[in-house]
Amino acid sequence: MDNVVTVEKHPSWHELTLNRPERLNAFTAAMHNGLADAFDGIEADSTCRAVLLTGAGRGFCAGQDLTERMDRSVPVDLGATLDATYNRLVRRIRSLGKPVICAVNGVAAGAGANVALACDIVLAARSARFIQAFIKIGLVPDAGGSWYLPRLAGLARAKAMAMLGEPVSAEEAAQWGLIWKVYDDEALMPEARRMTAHLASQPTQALALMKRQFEASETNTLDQQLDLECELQRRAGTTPDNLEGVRAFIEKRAPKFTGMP
Ligand code: LHQ
Repeated sequence: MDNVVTVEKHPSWHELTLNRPERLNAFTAAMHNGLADAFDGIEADSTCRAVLLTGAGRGFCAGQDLTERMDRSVPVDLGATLDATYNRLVRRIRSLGKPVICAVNGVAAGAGANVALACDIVLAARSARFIQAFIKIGLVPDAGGSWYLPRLAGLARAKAMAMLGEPVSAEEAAQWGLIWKVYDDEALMPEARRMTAHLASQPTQALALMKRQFEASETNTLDQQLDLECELQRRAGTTPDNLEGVRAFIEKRAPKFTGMP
């Protein structure tokens, strides 16, 4: 059960790998603990400016490990489980002041699919599939799926995905706007690492403020969002990276962003 989440630390970004390939990286309590520790490390490390999340082996994540849920001799409260595990993870990804890239290397089912969709930029291997598998076991979408799916893909597709539980190919997922891009299987990880390293070299504070903007836009009116843009642009405009970006443009050289105040 050791190393069910591995953390590879690059100089400016961390790569997290869900690592139970024999179970298609299905989530266990140990895996949630491993992810919580990894995110603690990421938050505490000011040199870490981006995160890449992926899975080991042929799958990304098959959702909750169903063998952990077999004992019904004591009453189960799945709401409490969600609150303590998936909801915490999704909130951490969404509120982290650094971009989180997800490389969906294979099948992503149930909460595994929805954790992927919680990330800021989602890439997938051509062979990957996204499955809202919940209905097959009498459950409803969780880990934010009932929120992302209608917003990303529209209500018609969201409802059909959830109610039918059919696999959606990576190509379809990209066409529907669920994810950013699809790569040939062997190209996925090199592209995902290149993109993560690129984002780690960018103005981190502006990226963090962007995450806040887009999160707020889900419920804001246009007027509220225009006000928020004033507030956040005011803050972005005081960062050293803003000054460096403008200077580099005028001096016709590549900018060197530090990411920190
Ligand atoms: C698995 C799993 C798995 C254990 C494959 N567990 N072993 C949140 C809160 C609390 C409780 C409830 O749920 C939730 C949220 C959820 O995520 S609910 C949804 C849970 N996930 C699923 O229902 C998906 C179940 N898995 C599948 O439908 C298939 O495995 C998929 C479509 C993902 C992949 O199919 P295949 O490519 O054909 O692979 P496979 O089925 O042969 O799986 C490979 C192995 O992994 C196999 O073990 P074995 O010993 O036979 O080789 C599976 O039993 C095991 N595995 N998913 N979730």
